[in-house]
Amino acid sequence: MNEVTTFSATVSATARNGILVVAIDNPPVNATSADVRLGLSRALAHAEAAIGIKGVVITGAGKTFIGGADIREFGKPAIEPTLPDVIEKIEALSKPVIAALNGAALGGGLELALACHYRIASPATQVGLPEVKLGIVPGAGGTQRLPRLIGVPAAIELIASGRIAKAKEALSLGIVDELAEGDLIATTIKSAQKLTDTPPRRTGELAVAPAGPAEIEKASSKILAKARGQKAPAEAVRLVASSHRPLAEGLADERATFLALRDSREAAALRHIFFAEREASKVAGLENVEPHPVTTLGICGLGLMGSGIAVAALAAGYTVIGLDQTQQAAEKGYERIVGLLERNLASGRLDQSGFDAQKSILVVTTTDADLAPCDLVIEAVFDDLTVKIDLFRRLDKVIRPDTILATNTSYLNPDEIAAATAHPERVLGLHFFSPAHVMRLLEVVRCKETAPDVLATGLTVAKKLKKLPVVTGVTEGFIGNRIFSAYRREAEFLLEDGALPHEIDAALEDYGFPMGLFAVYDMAGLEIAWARRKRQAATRDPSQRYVEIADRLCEAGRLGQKSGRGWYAYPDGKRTIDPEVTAIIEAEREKKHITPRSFSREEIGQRMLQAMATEGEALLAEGIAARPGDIDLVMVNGYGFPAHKGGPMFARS
Ligand code: T1G
Repeated sequence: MNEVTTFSATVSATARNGILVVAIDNPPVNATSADVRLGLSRALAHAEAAIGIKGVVITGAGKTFIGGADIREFGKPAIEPTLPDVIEKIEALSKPVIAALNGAALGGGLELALACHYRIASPATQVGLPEVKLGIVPGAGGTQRLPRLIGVPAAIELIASGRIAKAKEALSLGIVDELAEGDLIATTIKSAQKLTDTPPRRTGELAVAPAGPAEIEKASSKILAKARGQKAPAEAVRLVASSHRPLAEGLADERATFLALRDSREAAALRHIFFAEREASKVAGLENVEPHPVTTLGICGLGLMGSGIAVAALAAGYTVIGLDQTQQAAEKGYERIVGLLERNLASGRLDQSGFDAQKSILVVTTTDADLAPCDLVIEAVFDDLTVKIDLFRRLDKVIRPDTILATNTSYLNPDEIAAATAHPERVLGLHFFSPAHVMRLLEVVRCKETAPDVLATGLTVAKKLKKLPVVTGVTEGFIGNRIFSAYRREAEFLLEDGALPHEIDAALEDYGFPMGLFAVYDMAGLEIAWARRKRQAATRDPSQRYVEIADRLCEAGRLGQKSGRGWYAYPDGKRTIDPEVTAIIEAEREKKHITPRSFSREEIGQRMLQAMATEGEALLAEGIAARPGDIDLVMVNGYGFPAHKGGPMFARS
């Protein structure tokens, strides 16, 4: 058995046939913490000095090579050696250093691998420099070494987008030199031994072919357009595009840019979102609760939402039994689901075997009893209380007592639905966002009676569906729609007080929303909200300010883009300010004797943000939302709130 040398709490090594195999073991993702950097530094010094050592292999323990620099260290005083120090030692070593990528090599992890003299990857490896998703640029050589290996255009595309590349693409791009189908370490040791007779190939010494403006534009324009309002992607493009400079100059510029961005509000906001996503599924009291095993999902209602849920479920490997009311509806649902699978096949998201496998685990029926094998049934039928209660009562007769019933309702009270079933404790809400096979956000509604194991199962299924689960209590509209209603109300108050729809929309787009509220409203259609307002009219609190402008628009048949007119006019489909709407707004102001005033974009933005945050505070006080980060996740992932602003609760803090 080879003797293990310990260099730090997280870094140890064994010498095997003259090769020092250094392993980083820093759960959960082998982040390059101070202890990791210290251990690597010591291991490199040892390898340099040891006569019997001819080469070095660096690898990670577990399923990750290195998940990146330790984000939790950001904002704390730097501890020597820094990651660039360690990376410089790797590249300068007189003996070959080979990276054995046993899993994800991201951020600083890939930067460390790029400084190695050779890179071998297991098939499961993923590589990427996702720093821009944290509002920063790579800070340990990524913008300078990656283009030296794969060229400026390809490096710009990967770094400015922050996307992840799988092993095969990494090989074809030239990021890794070899894929190891069998034993990664044994293969790497063999390669290391072959490399001991040749001078190390130092990435930093490779030349970079400067890319012309047209190439840079082609590689970056779409990405920068999408990253509107964010600084990091543009800085990443600048650094990669100028990587033909001497390495030391480029590294200095990169490090200074990284440090400046790391301490920015934008980066703090994106780190907040990163950690909030991981906190959201940690629900107090569920730590030791076992979720139910779930393999078969029933989906009732195979319309737009139900078929989207079915596609997400099939992609996660669940067997799906779809139920609809009539043979025709069931067949239409089946065709809609298969059509979406075919789109995935055509786009390359699915290969033929994947398509066939997913299609083979899908059945549809009109017979309730066919849902008997289901472990969990999700209803996505017409959003009417009687319809849903009737369905759950029918299902009570055919499913097992432990089968979970989930309602996808957006606005109805799931407690009322649960109360009508035989086992309310096994009912919860799973509020998907449309299109359900695309949108990550999933509000997991904890009803009054929902049992802990049922909630734990809902969270586990949500994660398996690759959703971002956020637990909410029962309130009208749960977290997202309650906040949406609050800032829609604020926007309508602003209309009465003197602003116009396009001014409010411009303020929201200025802030970073992809679309203004009234433009979104017109796209979604005004009639559903109108119907809800009419239902609520009898019980509306007369002391509460109520704006009738939207009612006037609906009464005039202005139901949104589909009807050709809404908050805007749509001559030849183009959204246009409509003087008729302005006149309707002015008439409503006169009725209430309001003297209109103008509002700056900044003021509009602040009032809208304040309305969201105030409603968020109420949700926390009522125990509907467990933490501010949950609210931020819902607004960023379901309502277009710009992630680089961190969500309404972060932005107001
Ligand atoms: N630093 C600190 N903690 C991290 C971390 C990191 N880089 N990555 C993950 N964690 C924590 C996470 O908060 C969670 O904690 C646990 O690990 C499991 O994470 C110089 C400066 C690697 C693909 O952006 O993409 O390098 O909740 O649930 O699903 O240029 O984590 O258990 O307490 O996500 O298996 C760049 C971020 C950093 C990659 C694993 N790297 N991480 O996914 O686990 S900046 C990234 C991920 C940088 C350099 C710059 C994923 C993963 P807890 P998880 P997973």
